[in-house]
Amino acid sequence: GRSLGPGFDLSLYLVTGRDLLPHGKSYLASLEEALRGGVTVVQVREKSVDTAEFLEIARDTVSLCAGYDVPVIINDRVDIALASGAAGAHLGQTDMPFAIARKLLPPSAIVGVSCATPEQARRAVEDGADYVGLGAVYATSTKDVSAPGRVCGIAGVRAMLSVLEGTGVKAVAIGGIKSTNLLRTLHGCASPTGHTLDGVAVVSDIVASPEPQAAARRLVQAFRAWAAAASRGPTAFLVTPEQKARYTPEAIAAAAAALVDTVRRVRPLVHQITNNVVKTQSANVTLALGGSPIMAEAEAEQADLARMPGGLLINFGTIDALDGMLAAGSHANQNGKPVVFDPVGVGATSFRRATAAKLLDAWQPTVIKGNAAEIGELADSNEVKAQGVDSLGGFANASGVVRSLARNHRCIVLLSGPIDYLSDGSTVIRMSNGHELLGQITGAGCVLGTTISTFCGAASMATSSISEGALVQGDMLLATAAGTLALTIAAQRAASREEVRGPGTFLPALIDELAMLTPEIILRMARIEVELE
Ligand code: 3NM
Ligand code: MG
Repeated sequence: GRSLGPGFDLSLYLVTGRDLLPHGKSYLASLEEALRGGVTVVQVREKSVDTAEFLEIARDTVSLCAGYDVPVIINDRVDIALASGAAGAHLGQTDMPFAIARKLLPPSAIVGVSCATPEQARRAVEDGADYVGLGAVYATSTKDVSAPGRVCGIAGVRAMLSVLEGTGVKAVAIGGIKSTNLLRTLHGCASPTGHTLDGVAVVSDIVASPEPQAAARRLVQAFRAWAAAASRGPTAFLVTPEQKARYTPEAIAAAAAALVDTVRRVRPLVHQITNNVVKTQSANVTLALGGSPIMAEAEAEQADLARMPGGLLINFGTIDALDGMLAAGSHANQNGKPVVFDPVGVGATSFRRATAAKLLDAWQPTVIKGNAAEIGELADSNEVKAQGVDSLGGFANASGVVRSLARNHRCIVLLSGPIDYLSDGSTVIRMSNGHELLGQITGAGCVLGTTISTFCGAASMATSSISEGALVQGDMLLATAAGTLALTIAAQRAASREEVRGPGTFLPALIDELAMLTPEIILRMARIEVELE
């Protein structure tokens, strides 16, 4: 491909939509406000005007944008692009074939292509597209994207970014992107090796706004903050080399120990949408650690709850509150709250598999935790099957599985078992505390989700170094290690109590030990090994 000129910045790509203008706002007034707000490229998209009117709109747009040094791209109509002196054309999958458009346009013209599948992205690369529009990433009412497969989701954008990696073809995502979901979209839309978007394309969030300047400003500022942060750290998690140097067994134990006090000091609200079997014990575990539990599931209350700092756990052991789960995670993302996802029994039914995919498309988890069966189901299944399952129900290469799942989902992954494997996609931490009695009570895995969300919530509230552009503040790898160690070490201590004779006496003893946990106990008992990549 060719390389785009220095003036071609895709950060905030405005696609026009005159039918969405608020009452009393003219097309050019709205456009000029958007340009003042920081739009970096404008596509003129007209679906129902005569050629003469389209040309007039295109010319007016080109002359207004010239004053802001913003290039103009014409949707679909190569003739209008030529006649208006626009910088290029954008082609949909059913528009003029790429090669013909390229031939008709001057050599310097920018030609972009809409793609919804990896195959279409591969084709656009072969054709020599300058950039691609990937989507629809979310459902939108601005354009009819109701055909099956037309909304490709975050997962679809990821697959297309993998195709684009190393090609030099730039990419924007489009479809339902708003300032409210921007950071989640940017964080989630990346290939496993971290190839990310060059910008976002937006219609309604700017055009339908009575204040397009403020709307554009919000989007472009958030994009730039994210881009700056992403360029500093090698992974989605914005882990700097200095942070990585801290991941020694001693340092992890020390951080986990300190977080035991942090939880009691900041008293995080630990919002849990969890299954009917474990609600009471999960709330008691939260209280024992010093957190404040709330088990609220109604969709209508999620926006309010997300404004209170703390952590969110979504455990779908029983899926009664799907709308609440969808809303809770989205609002948590918007408010920078960590989201712990426990996909209980995800492989058991096709409904659970589909629900997990739907939830992971709607919001970005901070941590995914599961046992070998659950993590195996979410991980690339061929890889997992090829690696086989050993007699303990684990994986031949558990480190590789958690690392690659973390990369694919851009989050922290914890695989629980006799040894707990934890990864941010780069470092793998192995922890070998715990007791077999944990396997003899119901909901031990579920309360692990609770302790992790309690520690993640506290760590995000207590962090002193704010990382602009990050979806969640604080080191969630360390917080997840802390939540895991808290439960597994308390379990060891509970099991060794004289009065504990089996699972029945173990559960209350476990809650007591969580309440009596101290930093010193963590430091003394934590069994940690680290595999740096
Ligand atoms: N193209 P909004 S989605 C123009 O998927 C367009 O190719 C799409 O509008 C595609 O930002 C879309 O209001 C509409 O959701 C985007
Ligand atoms: Mg088209």
